[in-house]
Amino acid sequence: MNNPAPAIFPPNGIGDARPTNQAVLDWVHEIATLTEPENIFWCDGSDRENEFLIAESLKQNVLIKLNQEKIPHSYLHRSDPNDVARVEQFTFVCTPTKEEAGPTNNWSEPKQTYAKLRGLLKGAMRGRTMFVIPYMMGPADSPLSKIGFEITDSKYVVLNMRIMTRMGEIAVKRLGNDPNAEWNRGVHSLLDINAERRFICHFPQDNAIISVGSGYGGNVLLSKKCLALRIGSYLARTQGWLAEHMLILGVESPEGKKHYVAAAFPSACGKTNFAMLIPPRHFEGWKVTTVGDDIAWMQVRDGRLYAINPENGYFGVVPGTSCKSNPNAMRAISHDTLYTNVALADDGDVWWEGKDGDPPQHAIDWRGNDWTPASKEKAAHPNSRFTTPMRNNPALDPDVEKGEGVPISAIIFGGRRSDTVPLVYESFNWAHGVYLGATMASETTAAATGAVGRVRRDPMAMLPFCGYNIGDYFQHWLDMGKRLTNPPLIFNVNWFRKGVKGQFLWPGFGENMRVLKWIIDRCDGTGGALQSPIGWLPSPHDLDLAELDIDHKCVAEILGIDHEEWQRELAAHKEFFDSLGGVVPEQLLEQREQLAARFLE
Ligand code: GTP
Ligand code: SPV
Ligand code: MN
Repeated sequence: MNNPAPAIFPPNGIGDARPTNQAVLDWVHEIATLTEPENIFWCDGSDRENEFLIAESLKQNVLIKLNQEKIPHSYLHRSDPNDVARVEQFTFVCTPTKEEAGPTNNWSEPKQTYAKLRGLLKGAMRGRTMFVIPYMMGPADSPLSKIGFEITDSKYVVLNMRIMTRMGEIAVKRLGNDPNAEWNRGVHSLLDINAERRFICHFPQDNAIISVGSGYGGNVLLSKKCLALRIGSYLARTQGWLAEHMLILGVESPEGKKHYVAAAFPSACGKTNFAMLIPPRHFEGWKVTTVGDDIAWMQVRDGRLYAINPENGYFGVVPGTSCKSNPNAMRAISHDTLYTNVALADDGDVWWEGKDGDPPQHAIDWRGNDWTPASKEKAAHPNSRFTTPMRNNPALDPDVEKGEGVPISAIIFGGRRSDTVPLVYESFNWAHGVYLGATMASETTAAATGAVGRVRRDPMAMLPFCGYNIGDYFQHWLDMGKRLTNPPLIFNVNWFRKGVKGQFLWPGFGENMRVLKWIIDRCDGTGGALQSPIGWLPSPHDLDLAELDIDHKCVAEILGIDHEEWQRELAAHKEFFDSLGGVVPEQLLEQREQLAARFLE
């Protein structure tokens, strides 16, 4: 051993919650030997520890204190301007063969990748503290819950993981001392935050993740996209469940009848907003509650699909959030919230594009530069985020801690489509529903680096998150359907269809309740619909549009399908399937042919 064991830091009992499982201790020792940190901080997730880390972060300018009267216990973090979103081009699935990663993932050979990453991690934590974060994904008593450990040299990561996961003692306890227990090994180092040395690597067979060179949310909060979705989807397939990029919400009628629905929309396409929806006045007595806003883990029980939210907080898009668009989110983020890359007003309040009220006359923008309403630059980055505990959400569902999960009546797919795709339609059956998910597309957003507004196929909103071959993933969905004697109905929605002048045709947000109501009616067998080539479509009078100020022409337009546009869409489906190089299950190819044939009837 050429380097002595790193000291424990700090010495006063904070940050010394060492797990007892020998496999974890051995792994931490191995990573410490490689990265050579100055000291090791064993996180316990306590309030005392959190306060200590916030104080340290303020001293080191990792956090900026906000106006504690306006937004108590809340802080601002600015990430490096070159590091503000997920980096799909630097994200790898490292399976033994390229085929296992499939046509939609960047693949990299595991042995070589480990060697390259070890090279980058060698001595990377010199002079830094190495934090060891134990965390649990899912409620304490859920059979679906998973344990992970994340090693990181970023305090920002620790502070966020404490909000986003169930962190500390609770995870250590659940793991226990079995040296063969299943748990995820996550290693993160900021290195020098250089895009040339930025790699987000997943080793599904080893249940391991290594992320280097970034300090931004989705790349470094390894619980989230890395474990809960990429590794999660791999585990889900081998273990017979589903790990999906879905919100989960409850909707209760005035008579007290309750349904749960899960919805997959790509990044920055409205999951958090839909999950926290407040019904418009016309729907007095109806209640929507949030189980989760980004990720659903679902299992079959008694022939039904049950979902848990593995997370403990929301890492949500800030711009566009207002008392008009999402009052529940505004209340949630009014205290105990970490803000990343929003603007800082002179009075210590936060500001972003789309917030209520007038912009401040002067602010510091997300880059740290002076900003005024006359500036050409945006004050907040379009992918600026809040991290807030789910307990802050006034609409939190009472069953969010239920270990067995909540029964799902409907699955909704949806994307951001200016044209072609109607407001809502229902699939004819499970396999057709899987086809809707497999062929969904969306205009790209600022949640990942790269061009914005380009239509790309994003199956089940999982294109960047499926940790194995997409063809096997489609097959897994089809197989799950066979185990469901009481399957959820499957729908597709599009809040983003535009008129000729480029304006949104549908008001969205709270008014999406009207669509949700139709979906629930369909589940209850009471909603009307017309058969169309693409599925069951509501006619204008099947939707409750009372008290909605909307042009009748608009309604006909958003609910309708244009045969010419759909011929192009069909061709795009074929092109997409063809691009996957023969992995698409026969059953989905048949679905495409049937869809094409229905247009000729
Ligand atoms: P991720 O956290 O990246 O997975 O995003 P998300 O799917 O949770 O998206 P979110 O709810 O944060 O919404 C993203 C953007 O879409 C925000 O700017 C919202 O204002 C906007 N948005 C959400 N719902 C609607 C809607 O119904 N209509 C319109 N026009 N915009 C919406
Ligand atoms: C997404 O991009 O879908 C997110 C944000 O939820 S991040 O955690 O950065 O991936
Ligand atoms: Mn997401």
